[in-house]
Amino acid sequence: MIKKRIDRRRFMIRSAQAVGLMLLAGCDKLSRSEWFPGILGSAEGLTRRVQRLITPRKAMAREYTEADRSAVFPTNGNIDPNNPDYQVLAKNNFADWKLTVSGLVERPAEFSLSELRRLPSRTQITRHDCVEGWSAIAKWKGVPLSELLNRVRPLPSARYVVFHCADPDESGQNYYESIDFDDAYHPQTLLAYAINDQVLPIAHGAPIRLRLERQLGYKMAKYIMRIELVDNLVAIGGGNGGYWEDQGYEWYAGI
Ligand SMILES: Nc1nc2c(c(=O)[nH]1)N[C@H]1C(S)=C(S)[C@@H](COP(=O)(O)O)O[C@H]1N2
Ligand SMILES: [Mo]
Repeated sequence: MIKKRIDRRRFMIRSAQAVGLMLLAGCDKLSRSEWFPGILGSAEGLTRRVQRLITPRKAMAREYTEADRSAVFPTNGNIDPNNPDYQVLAKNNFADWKLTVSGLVERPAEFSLSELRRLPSRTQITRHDCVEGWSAIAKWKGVPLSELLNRVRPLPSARYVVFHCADPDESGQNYYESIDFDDAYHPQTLLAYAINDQVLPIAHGAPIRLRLERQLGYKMAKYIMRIELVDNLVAIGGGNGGYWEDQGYEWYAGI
């Protein structure tokens, strides 16, 4: 009797190990299982620690000159959100759009586009690197995220800044992204409302999109509707901190 139970137990452990191997091999169907974040998380922690050794997180991304700007800056991912509420706001040039900043903050707040434009701004010419293999240099202008955070005052328990976007995929899941406080307060982290001295077009993420110059393109959320401060990422989307992260991409996409 006892022997039988032990055999069954061994069998279950072996099956569990086999599933583990499938996950490491990148089995798509299982990628949203609760096991996956753990495995991904440990490898990712390593990447992040190595990255910190090579380039300190507070280091500035390289900035370029006007002459270095790319003749064409590609658009990628969603380029026109399939969202009726967004379409209404866009028709009116986002005059009625308001950015909500809430969650673990002392003073939740709303900012209109004109209010954001009146806050201190930063302009930077930087290179965007997409994981799909293209890069482009452009001049970006926006309000440093730190300016906003200083106004809403994060609570001591807040650890991540989450960006909720207007664009859904075919299954209805909206794009979202998250960053930690090292990146949130980095001087080059902007909520950008202009590219190459023009009002940010819809294809590039109007009315505002994140610029996060030390990481890959997919981190730089376009069509931001709401910013939420949280102490962990488990309850948001698929729980891995971003739309592409929920499909297996790394949360820390340092370059
Ligand atoms: N909301 C939202 N943000 C997004 C995406 C998207 O599909 N939706 N695509 C990401 C990817 S993969 C890249 S490379 C950049 C592309 O920005 P661009 O269209 O201005 O070139 O936006 C990122 N932010
Ligand atoms: Mo990308």
